Amino acid sequence: MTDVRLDHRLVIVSNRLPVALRRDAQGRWEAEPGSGGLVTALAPVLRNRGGLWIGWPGVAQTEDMNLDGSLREAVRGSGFAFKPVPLTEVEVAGYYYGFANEILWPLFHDLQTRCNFDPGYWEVYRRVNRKFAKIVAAAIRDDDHIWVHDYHLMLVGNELHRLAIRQKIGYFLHIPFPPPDLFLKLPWRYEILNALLAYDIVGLQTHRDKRNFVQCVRSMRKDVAVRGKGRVVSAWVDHREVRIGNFPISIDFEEFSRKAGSFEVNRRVAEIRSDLGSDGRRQMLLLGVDRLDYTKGIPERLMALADALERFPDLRGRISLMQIVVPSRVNIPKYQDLKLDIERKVSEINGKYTRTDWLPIRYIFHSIDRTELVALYRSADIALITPLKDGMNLVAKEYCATHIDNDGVLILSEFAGAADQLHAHPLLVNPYDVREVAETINTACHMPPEEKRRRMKALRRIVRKSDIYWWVDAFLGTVFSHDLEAFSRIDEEVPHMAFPPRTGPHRPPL
Ligand code: GDG
Repeated sequence: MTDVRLDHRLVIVSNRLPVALRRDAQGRWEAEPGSGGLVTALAPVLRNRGGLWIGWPGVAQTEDMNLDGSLREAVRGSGFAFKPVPLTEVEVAGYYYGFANEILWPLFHDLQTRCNFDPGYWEVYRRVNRKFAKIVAAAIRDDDHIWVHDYHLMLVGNELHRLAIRQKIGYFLHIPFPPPDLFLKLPWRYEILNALLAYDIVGLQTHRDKRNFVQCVRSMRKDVAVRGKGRVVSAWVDHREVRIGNFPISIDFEEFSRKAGSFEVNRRVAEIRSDLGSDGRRQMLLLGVDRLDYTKGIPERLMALADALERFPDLRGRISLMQIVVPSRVNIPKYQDLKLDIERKVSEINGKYTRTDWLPIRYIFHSIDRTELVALYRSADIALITPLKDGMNLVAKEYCATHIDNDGVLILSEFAGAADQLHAHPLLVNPYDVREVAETINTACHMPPEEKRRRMKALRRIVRKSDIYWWVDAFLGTVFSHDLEAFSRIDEEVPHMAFPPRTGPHRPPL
């Protein structure tokens, strides 16, 4: 297998750069690290091998802003170069808040009733994708590997072809791909599908996403033949091959494991645990970590916790949920409503159950630094990860990577992409089923140490084996290698199923 990772410069194109600009107290522009799953996943890859990252720096452009100058400082020491894409306020409103976040995001997460199919958004989306393509075309060299990311930039490949860029272009979708009956609701379904077929590869997270995409291609483009089986299949579009594959994104497993065993994290874990009480009477820590988003199922999770406290009174005083919510898209009214809903539920539950010696929920609405995050992962007896739908969910994998003592229980939504890959080793739940989640919390609290160990060992083995470097190799190999067979054989150790069987005591297998 040729080492496609290192022979060529890698050019990443994504909506956001891995740094965000903001004004400091003196009104000067400064760059701070970006957040979110895409950045966590890709930053170590580019740090490791260098390259160029093209994206929007997160604020609408103003006249006093010297984008290149403000970013120069952030680039120093990062190991790779940035090329900012300046966007005006109107562009940010139509392309990002509008088309991406009011149409594609809810529709692709099966939440069609939250969509606002405003036709004006489409025009701006197209214009901004064209703008990205022009900046990419001006920045690339002939032998670069171009890799476009996510739902904001579905049209960039097609626009690059119009600009006579002939090299291969890879595309990866970080969110789920919907089944045909939902995708067909999109007024611009043909334009989007055809634009995706302009890439040389369309990478998706799970088998289910790939199946949905292939079904859309089959039902909407009768002239396109899709052939093959396994991780990667080929669609033949006007005699041109488009590869379609599923590549579950991952994390830098070794980095998270190493950090979990570091002196500073061990010290914080001891502090956090001592705050939870002394050994015999220590409360069990449940942890939720999510961006503020309605897809993450936070209110539903809080209702399940309340149900657990109501129906299993012995849990009162014994468990405590730490819920971290990272601010995200806070300018959108629906996200402000969600924040209020979460805060009302936290306060109702705490108001009902708090005792002088026990607080059921600790709620944090800001992001925390990596050391604190890893210390919380490691301290948490149970991770409660219950999105209504999620492309992958890296928090689930990070939780496993940091449990270096093979303790800890992962409760995971069956609608997170991670469930497709982690099989039956987590306790799988339907996040809409409040009763079931409550029972599963109770089951996790009483799980024998040997079972915890067995499950966590299996989870860590899977995440270690298919880490972020595996993911990059598998994806780039599929785009740029001639030996497709070799890359089709790359696979995780467990077979995939549309619905992984549940083996927990809480439910019979499906
Ligand atoms: C999208 C898809 C897909 C969270 N809080 C803090 C913090 N984080 C980091 C976590 C994790 C990342 O943010 C969140 O990643 P997720 O994968 O859970 O979710 P999305 O942001 O929605 O990501 C998702 C992903 O893209 C990758 O393809 O898995 O399905 O929706 O890495 O560690 N980091 C720090 N402080 C925090 O408070 N430092």
